Amino acid sequence: QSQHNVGGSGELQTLLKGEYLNKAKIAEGGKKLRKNWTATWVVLCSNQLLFFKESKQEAVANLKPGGKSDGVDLCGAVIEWTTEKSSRKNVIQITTPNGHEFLLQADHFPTISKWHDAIKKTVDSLSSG
Ligand code: I3P
Repeated sequence: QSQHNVGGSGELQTLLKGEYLNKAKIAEGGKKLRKNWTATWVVLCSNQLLFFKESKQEAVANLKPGGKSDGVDLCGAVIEWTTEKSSRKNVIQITTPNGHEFLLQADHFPTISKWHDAIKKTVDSLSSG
């Protein structure tokens, strides 16, 4: 079973619990998308970042096996700070090997900085096997 196994020893162990961040997907499969910022509940797992549009409570319920979420596989992904892709401050960009690009942003710098560091650590641990 490849569904969400939160808090267990499975591959989807939660590393950083959810928080609302502003998210915009700006490219899919290398094709540029129209930017649309939305507040999204974000959860970092051992090999992917999960996005939930709904409330925290629903997101937590949906983390159960068979739950519904939208996610990014962090294996091979690149995470970096960007000042060019947005007029907003505190923006990080995640680019996947298959050409998906996401921006994450928070007005509070320590919030987004914490996510940047945690995601980077996860990406690094995946590449080092
Ligand atoms: C976009 C919207 C985004 C803005 C983007 C605009 O306009 O204002 O908030 O991104 O700028 O194109 P629209 O709603 O008409 O699509 P930022 O807030 O990140 O600057 P961009 O085209 O320079 O990315």
